[in-house]
Amino acid sequence: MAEVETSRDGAVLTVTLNRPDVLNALNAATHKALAAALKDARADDVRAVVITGAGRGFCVGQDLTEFRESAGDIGSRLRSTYHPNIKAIRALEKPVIAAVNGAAAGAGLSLACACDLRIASDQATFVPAFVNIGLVPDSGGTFFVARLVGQARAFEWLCSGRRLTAAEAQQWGVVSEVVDADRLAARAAEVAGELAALPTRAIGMTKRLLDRTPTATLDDQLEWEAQLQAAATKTEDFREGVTAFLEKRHPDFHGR
Ligand code: T3D
Repeated sequence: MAEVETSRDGAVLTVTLNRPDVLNALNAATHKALAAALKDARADDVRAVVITGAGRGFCVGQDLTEFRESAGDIGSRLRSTYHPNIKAIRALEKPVIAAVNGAAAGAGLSLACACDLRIASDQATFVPAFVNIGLVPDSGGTFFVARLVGQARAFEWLCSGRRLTAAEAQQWGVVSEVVDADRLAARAAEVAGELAALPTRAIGMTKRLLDRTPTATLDDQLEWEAQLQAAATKTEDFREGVTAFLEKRHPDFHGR
């Protein structure tokens, strides 16, 4: 059985972590398969990506059985396996949705938070499990969580290891929507389909701009906006958007 499965529905690629017996804990093979799936996601005809988990978990981070004897060289492992996949998600110039079907813990929480938005099942839980085993958050956990919930709440949450319900995660702004467990896949597909029909190049450039905001000066941000706006005006979708507006019809964007 593949550690990661992918499926296509039109312009939407769904990536399913597939180690349900261990709530999709990450081992070396899973990192490798996820990297391959994220490479497939770069194709121009993929215009939205959904990441989810098989069974009752989303992803519970590092497979702790690999720590039984010794942790090994964690720093090197993070750099060579976790970091490339987190960076690959941010580098995708298209929307990436985490469909959080169950527990998102440790680096699995970081993975969910690295996505552009999160839709959760009412069965999902959000657990910054690192502190429970004496580790610090990694895989971008501090970076993404602080941006989502603010510094003070991030400190409280990450240092307590507190398990948030889906409803609490929504209140805190970690997830945008909570749906009944049996509706999650359909709702994620619906949202992804809607996003995939938008002008993908403009969405990708908006993602790049937003990623720069935490450290940018206003002058920098104005300049990047000007540069990417110039690039956006060269897309077919910009021409189609303006034409459709003037012709009083719905635009038909193709992501070019
Ligand atoms: O480079 C590096 O390697 C370092 C990177 C580190 C990054 C990290 O992610 S560190 C954090 C690792 N993750 C955790 O510490 C989470 C551990 N899991 C939990 O705390 C709980 O499982 C949950 C709160 C997430 C869910 O609880 P619950 O009660 O719903 O499920 P459960 O019964 O604990 O788990 C179900 C099974 O999955 C169970 O196996 P069993 O008893 O049915 O055979 C459990 O052992 C297994 N499982 C859960 N998490 C992991 C795991 N197996 C391996 N690794 C796990 N992380």
